[in-house]
Amino acid sequence: MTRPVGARPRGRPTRPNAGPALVLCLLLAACGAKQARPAAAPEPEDGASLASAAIATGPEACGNAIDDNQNGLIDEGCGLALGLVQFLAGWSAAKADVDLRVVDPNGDLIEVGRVARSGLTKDRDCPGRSECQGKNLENVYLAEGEPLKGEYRLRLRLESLGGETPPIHVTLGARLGGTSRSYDVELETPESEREIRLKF
Ligand SMILES: [Ca+2]
Ligand SMILES: [Ca+2]
Repeated sequence: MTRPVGARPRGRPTRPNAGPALVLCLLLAACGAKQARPAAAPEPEDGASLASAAIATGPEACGNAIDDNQNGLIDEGCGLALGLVQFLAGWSAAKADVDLRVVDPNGDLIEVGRVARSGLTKDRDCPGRSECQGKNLENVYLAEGEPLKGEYRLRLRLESLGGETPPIHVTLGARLGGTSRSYDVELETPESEREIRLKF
């Protein structure tokens, strides 16, 4: 392993000319995170070499935190709130409790039921609420104002397995700076975490 990262990007950036450069670094957090898998380097955001960015993998599928049709929107048409900034974590292990903790460039933790100064809010906390109904998605999105520039820290934490068999596979979709990407993350043991930092 040459790069200490815990997630691998999937999909391709979309609408590469629509925003500033997206700088990505992936960090292993503490607390029992297992050995990371190698990851492909992020594709350059030069806006000139992305002719294939419009290639879609299929029609938009709901609940997978992936921009399947490569239109820049993650899980659109699925009843989820969307925003110019959006971070969406999805996992299929119904009883596993995974938390998506987003800290915005102001250093504010984005919480359910409240809009932060950055305009971000969170509208789902799974699997704890009945709205999840076995489809575990946590959705952080820009509800008000313009996207705030700076670094966004996205932490995925496995609170409990809930009887599910590890590892818990989590997909994290991120829309920021006019691009959408998805990352695969595996969480092995309770309290293990991965942190992804996105800057634009
Ligand atoms: Ca889409
Ligand atoms: Ca999708």
